[in-house]
Amino acid sequence: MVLFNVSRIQTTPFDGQKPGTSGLRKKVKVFVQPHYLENFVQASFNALTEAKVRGATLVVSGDGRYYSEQAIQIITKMAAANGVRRIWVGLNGLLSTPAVSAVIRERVGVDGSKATGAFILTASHNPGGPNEDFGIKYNMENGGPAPEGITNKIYEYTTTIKEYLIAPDLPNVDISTVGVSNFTGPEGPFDVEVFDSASDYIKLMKSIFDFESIRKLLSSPKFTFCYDALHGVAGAYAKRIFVDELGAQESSLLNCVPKEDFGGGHPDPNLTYAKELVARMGLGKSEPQGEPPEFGAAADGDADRNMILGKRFFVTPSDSVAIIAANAVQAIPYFSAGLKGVARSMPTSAALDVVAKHLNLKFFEVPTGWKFFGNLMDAGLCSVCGEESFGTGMHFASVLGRAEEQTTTFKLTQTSYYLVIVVVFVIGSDHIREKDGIWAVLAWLSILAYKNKDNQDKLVTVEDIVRQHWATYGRHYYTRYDYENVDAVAAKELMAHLVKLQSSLSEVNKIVKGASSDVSNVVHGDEFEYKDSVDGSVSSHQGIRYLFEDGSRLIFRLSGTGSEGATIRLYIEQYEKDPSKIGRLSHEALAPLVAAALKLSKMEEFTGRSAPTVIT
Ligand code: VG1
Ligand code: CO
Repeated sequence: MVLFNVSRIQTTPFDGQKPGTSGLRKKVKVFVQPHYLENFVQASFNALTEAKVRGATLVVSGDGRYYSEQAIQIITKMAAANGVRRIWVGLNGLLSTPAVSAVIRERVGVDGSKATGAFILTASHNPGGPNEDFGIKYNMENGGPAPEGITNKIYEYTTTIKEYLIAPDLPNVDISTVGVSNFTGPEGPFDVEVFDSASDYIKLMKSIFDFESIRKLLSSPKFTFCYDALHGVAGAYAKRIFVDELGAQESSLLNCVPKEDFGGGHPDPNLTYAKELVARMGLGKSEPQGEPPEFGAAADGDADRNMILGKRFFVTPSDSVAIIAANAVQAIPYFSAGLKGVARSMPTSAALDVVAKHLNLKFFEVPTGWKFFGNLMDAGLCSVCGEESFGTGMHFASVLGRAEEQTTTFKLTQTSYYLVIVVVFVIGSDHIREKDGIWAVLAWLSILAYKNKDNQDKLVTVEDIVRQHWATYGRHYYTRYDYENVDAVAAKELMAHLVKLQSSLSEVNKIVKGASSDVSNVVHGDEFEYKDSVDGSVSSHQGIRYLFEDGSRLIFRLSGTGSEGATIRLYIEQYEKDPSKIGRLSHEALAPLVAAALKLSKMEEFTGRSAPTVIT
């Protein structure tokens, strides 16, 4: 039994330790400053209050990016000093964000203990390495990200912090071996348990999906499969799930060894960064070697996002959550008794709304960020939810033809001249309280297995499923423009200008019609405010909305996940019900609304940018 002491270390606040959409994300260079991580962790303990921290069992792990191991050792020493009873660490410090959520909810420790919270160490899809990003966020006892009430308190504590507690002589824990280490501090025992990162998560997935039917699909000679973990933490699960459990070929796994710098790449599952997958799927610059697989998927660094591709084919993420919701009851055993309700983030397209209406489901619209879905799920109001987000740094076409213009990223091959659909989605269900990249892949595989259960001669493909969905529900043309690393003051001014404009809709309509005579009238303008229907809490300033008579929407908001400057996101959407018009090129269908948005916001005037950094 190793004894340790507790030290109180004097410190002073750092500016800007405000958790964003999903935790605190900064450059590694910022995080490694003396006391920086410590201040944030102590502020989190303070915000949670002693009652929740003393005697608690906390999970500490993440996507394995650079600085994770040091951070795990520091947090463990601080947890010991703050009276935490035990720390659980995934083997090698690896746990995907959804697996952390599953571990909090499901896992029972070797001594019968249950966890009540977690520090997740990730900056998600942002690159890793000494010159890149690190991140940390706290998840609560329901397995979901801390709600705004808590993150605001954490931030307040960071602005006044004077000291933190640490056990400096607690030895570093060997996180590369499964087992329990026991220590004793001034107040009693403290344990660290290192456990297998994947088994709890796999058990949960097996309770949700019909693995046998997916196995059958994967073994069919008509169906081919490929998965790219982009050297993120999904690699720690991919072989175990797709190969060992579901029988996929090992050669169908790409970049499935987790690396602290993601192999030098962006762990951002999109057509720009998932290069190898994109090439294999027939969406690269040149023809692939051999026939592309029928299905391809990629994950981000912490495996909560996903991109899913059909053969030479891609979907908007807003469509994919709608498609999963529409097929869940038939295709996924976990939902066979019906969906409790569905939810989407405000900027996500209304494709899900149409499905909800059709199936007579409860429906909710929440602000961007997964933390807002948690209360709905806990209250049994929501089963499936999703966000539009593709991740950053992407530059590709949401529809046919557009790609040809975007020579910087990829060019459609000749055979993919028609419609290209990408599914890149941030989606999940009430099995946990985080979005879940691998769950999403299994959901799509389940839908494909269901649609192909009769073993018909011709495979029902991803493309077939999407087209069928449009034919039934109509199509939401959708695009997002991101202006990254814009001057923060200019970005604020642009947003203020857009809010001010909303006081006169006649002025707005004059500008909009001046940009294009093809748009309908703006009938409403506001800043999205959300009142949580469960706890009544209110979140204001969650995006500026312009709503049109025909259901079209323009939305502007500032990103809360970047680590430098400001990112302006502009979301553009138009609904088309007429079956003869659902096959248009997205950029053509949306051109009038894009023109209106740029003119309304004076984008170029404020930002100096004549084009977005990224179009998704
Ligand atoms: C972005 C996305 C949002 C997502 C968040 C975290 O936020 O828009 O939908 O929940 O990233 O995802 P923002 O504030 O930059 O728009 V992840 O995979 O980075 O945890
Ligand atoms: Co992520």
